[in-house]
Amino acid sequence: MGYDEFLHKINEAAIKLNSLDKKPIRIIGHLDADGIASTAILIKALERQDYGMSASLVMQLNNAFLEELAKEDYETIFFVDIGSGFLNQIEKILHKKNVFILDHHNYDGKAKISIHINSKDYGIAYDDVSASGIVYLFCKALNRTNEDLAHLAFIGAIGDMQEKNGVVGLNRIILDDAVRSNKIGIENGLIMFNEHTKPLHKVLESSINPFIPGVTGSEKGAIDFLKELGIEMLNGDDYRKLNELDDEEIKKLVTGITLKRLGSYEINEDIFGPVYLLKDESKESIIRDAKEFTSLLNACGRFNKPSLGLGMCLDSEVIRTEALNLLDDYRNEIINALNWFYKNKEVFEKEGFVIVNAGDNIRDSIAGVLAGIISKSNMYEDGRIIVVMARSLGNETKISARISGNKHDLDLRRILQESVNKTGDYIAGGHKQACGALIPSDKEEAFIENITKLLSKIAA
Ligand SMILES: [Mn+2]
Repeated sequence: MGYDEFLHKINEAAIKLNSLDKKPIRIIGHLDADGIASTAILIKALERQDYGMSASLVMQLNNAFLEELAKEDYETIFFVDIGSGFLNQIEKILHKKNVFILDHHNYDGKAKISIHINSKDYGIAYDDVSASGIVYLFCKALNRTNEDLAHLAFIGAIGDMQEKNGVVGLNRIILDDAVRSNKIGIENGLIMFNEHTKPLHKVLESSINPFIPGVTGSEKGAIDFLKELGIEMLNGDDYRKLNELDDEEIKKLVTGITLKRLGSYEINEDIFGPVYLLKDESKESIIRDAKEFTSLLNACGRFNKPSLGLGMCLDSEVIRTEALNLLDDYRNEIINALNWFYKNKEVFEKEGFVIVNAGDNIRDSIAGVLAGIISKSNMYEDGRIIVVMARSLGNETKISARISGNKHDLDLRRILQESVNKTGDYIAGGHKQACGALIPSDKEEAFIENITKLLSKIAA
């Protein structure tokens, strides 16, 4: 692996920035957890060096947006967690600017004039580093004091699901930095649930991963479930919490969940494992678990409220209540989407793949989340392909595709690209195992026909 070369390139980029006149900087970040964390790290680091700046977070780039940027006074523009896929257009339209692109998405082409740092160019694996990790390493090269931002890079990596199979590579170095800076503490705990402070039945009711049929989304279902298992809900007048259960009760609970999910593939993940706690959050805070903080950033992305997510990363107190409410809404929306899917899933299941055409039943911004949760849920065998389609307001349909389990040798993005090409002149973007596309809603049927043909061939 080309770590040395990669870090060398990052160093060069830092030197390049320092060599430029200290003028205000424009930042464009991807509108998701990794992109928000990337942007927050860069803002904080540039503030420390007394730069002025302005940041925008966007779902995707287009020529019109780049042309607006070209007209602005900013001489230096950073693209973080976005940009590689739009390299040619960026270089054409923004040729008069100093452009820095820090990204980890797949792309074609070659950078000619911009500073383009993409981990893919160095044979660095997907799980190894996220865009926020690259931005963090860049900021660390600018100034060692930025090591106290490592936890934000780790939060971004969780957003791209890079900690799922253990923290490895550059992410491990970043996590070590976060622990050394006293921003993250690692404890061994029940990794199934992220909430340690809510009453037990409430934790089950709001459990998304694992999704528990009949329990997730239903308070009565959760209470009945505990009764069935013979687990006391109360201790005197107080509701019991997850961390008050003894080993015997935890075993009962885990077995009960496995049985509820019968017909689904067995839970084979470890019950206990590392829990990453944000040390600046109080013990009562529901976002003390780094995974919940990441969910909050996801919520801000999906509901198009990036400033709330940035504010949370930058420790703003004034937006905190609003941001936490957003997290609540987001969780409820996911729970509703999961329950809707579970009730109707037989309709969508095919040999080797699942195509969920959700129409207006789920919000388009939840399509990727739903596909992600299903693919990580053990509901299906390893390698099963999950495609979720949902309508947006403008007569467009968002498509998100994932692969179940850990079989990552298939290039799903190419399959999706081929399917949308057969449907019309549309673009698929993202990663090999997590990708998406946008098509007009009247092309849904044609797209389903095209991708079904391709996926059936693979399944056969
Ligand atoms: Mn990313």
